[in-house]
Amino acid sequence: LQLEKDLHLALERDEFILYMQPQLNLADGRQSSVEALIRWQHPTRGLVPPLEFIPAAEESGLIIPIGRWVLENACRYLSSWRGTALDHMSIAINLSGRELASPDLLEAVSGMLTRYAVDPSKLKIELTEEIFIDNIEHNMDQLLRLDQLGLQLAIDDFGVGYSSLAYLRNFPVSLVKIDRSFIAHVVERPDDAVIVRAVINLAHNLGIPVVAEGIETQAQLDFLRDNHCDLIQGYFTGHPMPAKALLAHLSRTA
Ligand code: G
Ligand code: G
Ligand code: MN
Ligand code: NA
Repeated sequence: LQLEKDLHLALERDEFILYMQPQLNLADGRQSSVEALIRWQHPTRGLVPPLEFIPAAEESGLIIPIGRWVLENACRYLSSWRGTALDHMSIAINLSGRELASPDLLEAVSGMLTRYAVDPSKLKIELTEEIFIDNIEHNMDQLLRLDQLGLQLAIDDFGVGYSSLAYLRNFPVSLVKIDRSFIAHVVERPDDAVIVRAVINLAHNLGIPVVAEGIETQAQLDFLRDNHCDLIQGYFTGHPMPAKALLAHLSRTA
C-alpha cells in the first residue's frame, strides 16, 4: 500500500523515465527501432527497475495512468526526433493485458498520435501471449482497431506462454519476439537451436518478421544471422539507455 502511494506521487512528481534499448536489423546492419523500458527515478532508492513496481501498478490499477505516461512520452520522443538523425526510428512500448482491456485505450492512442503528429507505423505495441487466453473477443477487437490505426503489434516473450499458435493466423500480428530464455543457450544446446529455428521458420512462413531478445554474444548473433532472424535486441548490441544517449550509441556502432 505504501508502494501504491509512492507510485501516485511518482506520477505527480514525474519521476518515471523511459530507457531505450536498440534493435539491430541483421539484413542491413541498421538500428532503426528501440524498445522503451520504464524505470523509476526514486528520490532515495535510485533507479528502480520495472519488475519492482509494475506488478503493484497492475494490482492497484495505476498501470493505466502509468501506461498513458509511457504512451505519451514515446510519442513525444518520436515527435522530437523528426528531422534529426533519429528520424527513422520506431519505438516499441509494452502493454499489459490489463492495459489492453482498458475501454478507452484506442481513444488514448489515437489522441496521442494526433497530438504529437506521429506516424502510427512508428509505434509498436508489445503484448504477451496472456492476451490470447482470457477475454479473447475484447482483445481481438482492440487488436484489430490498433492494427487499423496503423500500429505494429508484436508478440513479446514468444514461446513461454500457454496459448494456442492459432492466434498467429487469426490476429493481426506484425512481429514475433522470441523469448530470451530460448536464446541464452542457443549456441550450445541443440534443443534450443531447434526451437529457435522452428519459430523463425513458422513466423516467416506466415509472413511475420522475427526479433530475438537477450543476445549477449557474437556467437548468438552469428547463429541468428545464419538462421535469417530479422532483428536482434540484447546487451551485445546495446543495453537499455537514456534516450539522450541513443544518438551517440548509434554513431559509435554505425
Ligand atoms: O527493463 P526490464 O528488463 O527490467 O523490464 C522488465 C519487464 O518490465 C519486461 O517484461 C517489460 O516488458 C516490463 N516493462 C518495462 N517497461 C514497461 C512499461 O512501460 N509498461 C509495462 N506494462 N511493462 C513494462
Ligand atoms: O519482457 P520484455 O522483453 O519486455 O523485457 C525486456 C527485458 O529484458 C528488459 O528488462 C531488459 O533490461 C532485459 N534485457 C534486454 N537485453 C537483455 C540481455 O541481453 N540479457 C538479459 N539477461 N536481459 C536483457
Ligand atoms: Mn518487451
Ligand atoms: Na520479452
